Amino acid sequence: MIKKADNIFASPLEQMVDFRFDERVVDVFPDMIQRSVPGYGTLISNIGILAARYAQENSSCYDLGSSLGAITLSMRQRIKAEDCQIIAVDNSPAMIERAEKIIAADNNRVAVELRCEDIHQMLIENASVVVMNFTLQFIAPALRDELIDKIYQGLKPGGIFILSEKLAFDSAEQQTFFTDAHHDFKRANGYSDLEISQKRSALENVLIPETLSTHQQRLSNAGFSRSECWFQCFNFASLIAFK
Ligand code: GEK
Repeated sequence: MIKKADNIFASPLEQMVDFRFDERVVDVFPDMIQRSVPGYGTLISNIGILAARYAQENSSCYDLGSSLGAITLSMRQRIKAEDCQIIAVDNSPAMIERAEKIIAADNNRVAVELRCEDIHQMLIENASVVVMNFTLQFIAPALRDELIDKIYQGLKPGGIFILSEKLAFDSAEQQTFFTDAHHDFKRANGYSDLEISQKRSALENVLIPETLSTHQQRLSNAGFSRSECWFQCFNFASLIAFK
């Protein structure tokens, strides 16, 4: 598939509206996420490797906020457990429509079910692996505890939850260092200062990052016995939590 360049925020916008996962974003999504999230490719391939280790026979692996199915495809390539299915969920119809075509063009054998559904409404059951790769940050903070509790309850013993997020920092010094480093990363990937600042404004009320300790405390409160930060690049990190 030809990758279209993301220039959504390249010209000055008269009116700034909140960021939405609509058709315009779907068109440029692979380019946008790779140029905006440091380590994205490394995360995708290694989450497939982790999923393969923990996927259990006769269980489900969930990709919550699946977008175009990058995590689903990576898990599908790696999982060897028998009778294991992948359930990919996103509430953007444009994302699911495009993901259907991408998954149909892939010929690995693990069954995949794509659902256009809100994460809050869905049931999570008989899960051995649950992945949220940069999705919790888009969920209203007041609803996050309940969602993580639901994931914990839906996991089988021995199951894992992988949570990748953009991080916030308590200390102003740390926050400035990581924000600057991230903006340098975006500039190095061809984004202009105008694009960086307009995208930042569009995401302001939509993407709400939390600190690493807030995430780890929530995971522990939900019942997870242990969580490890297995990846971090600048202010983007991934945790694995064990049931
Ligand atoms: C990847 N995991 O490529 N219910 C379902 N989906 C939701 C909800 C919700 N309540 N809120 C947001 N989404 C992907 C990247 S992108 C991250 C995930 C980013 C969906 C939303 O439609 C979007 O597709 C995804 O979560 C977040 O590894 O763009 O930074």
